[in-house]
Amino acid sequence: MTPRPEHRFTFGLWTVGNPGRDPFGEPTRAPVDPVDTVHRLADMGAWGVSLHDDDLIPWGTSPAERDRIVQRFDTALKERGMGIGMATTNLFTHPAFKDGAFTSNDRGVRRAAIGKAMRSIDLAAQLRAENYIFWGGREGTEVGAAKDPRDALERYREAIDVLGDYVVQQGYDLRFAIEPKPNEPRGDLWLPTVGHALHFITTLARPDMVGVNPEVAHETMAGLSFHHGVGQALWAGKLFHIDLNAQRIGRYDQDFRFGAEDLKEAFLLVRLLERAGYDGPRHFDAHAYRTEDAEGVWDFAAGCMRTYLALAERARHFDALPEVQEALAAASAPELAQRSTDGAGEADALKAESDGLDALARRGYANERLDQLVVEVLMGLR
Ligand code: GLT
Ligand code: MN
Ligand code: MN
Repeated sequence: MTPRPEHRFTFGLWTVGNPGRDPFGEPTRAPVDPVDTVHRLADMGAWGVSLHDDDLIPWGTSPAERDRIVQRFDTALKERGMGIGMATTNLFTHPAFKDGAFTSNDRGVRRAAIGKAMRSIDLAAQLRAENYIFWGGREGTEVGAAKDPRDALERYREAIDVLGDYVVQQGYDLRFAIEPKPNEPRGDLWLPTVGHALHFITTLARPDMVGVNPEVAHETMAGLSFHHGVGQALWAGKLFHIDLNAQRIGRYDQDFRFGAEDLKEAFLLVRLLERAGYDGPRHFDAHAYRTEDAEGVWDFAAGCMRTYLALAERARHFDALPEVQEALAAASAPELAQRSTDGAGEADALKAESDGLDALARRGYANERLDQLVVEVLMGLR
């Protein structure tokens, strides 16, 4: 249960640095120095951190001060052997982005957004980031009549393509991942789910360099199974990065500590990631409850990692139990991995087999037994 760098746990500077501000209330905690974050997380066994440009270099900082901040931060990273799992651009806080960034109706805003992302990509490359994330926080609208969705998606595509060209032109070793979200802070966002993002990637000039960054809270807000969204991303070879947290369906974007809600879904997710051999960063994009003081933040961070490791242990234990293997066989789970046909050449046999539906309907799939085993393993009864 002890986090170690090989577990590849990362936290955003904005997550443990979240001061507890919400739309109704002022911060309840003091800001955290990014260098202290690096040291504290290294002490706790994390692999690295992630950041927005503005998390490290506050908007409006002079170029000289910028260099000093980056150098001090980089020194701490190197001293502690900490990596950057992902970097990204803040294209949502500045009031200029109120109508969107890459998809603002104002061409000047779109150009400024692409330029800000280029500068932020330079920073990412300088800090040896593995992934560059695009979360379109302001890319959407409340007023359907104000934007033709086809134009907005075309501008989104143009921006990602130009930035992909820029990375290649500069010779940076960086890949992109798109983070979907259905709504908040806009009424509706473009690329609302993992499925929308996966299709969007197929339209890009460099689809191979772009994957997805699914977040537990975001798919859950849309009422979708996160485990299935991640499964589709893995199946497509596109799970470049993942944002772990917890969320109840039908609420605002809660970003709770990993495992704080829906433990069964979290168990299925961890089991899937571990069985698939996912080796990207295990990134916690969550924050401590607003009730917490400075120490509570580190309880939150420790809890995220401990719950992940506990669920990974439970998943290994689950799959090693003979009664689970029996239940999986009774559910014909391994049979789903077998091909259904040898192709259309089997048409005659397939047509004849369709006469057998009445007989095929008689069997049960023993799913009650299997699911109860999941619950009992989670409760520590087995
Ligand atoms: C913001 C958002 C997250 C994104 C971050 C990256 S910022 O906190 O809610 O889901 O991953 O821009
Ligand atoms: Mn996120
Ligand atoms: Mn979120």
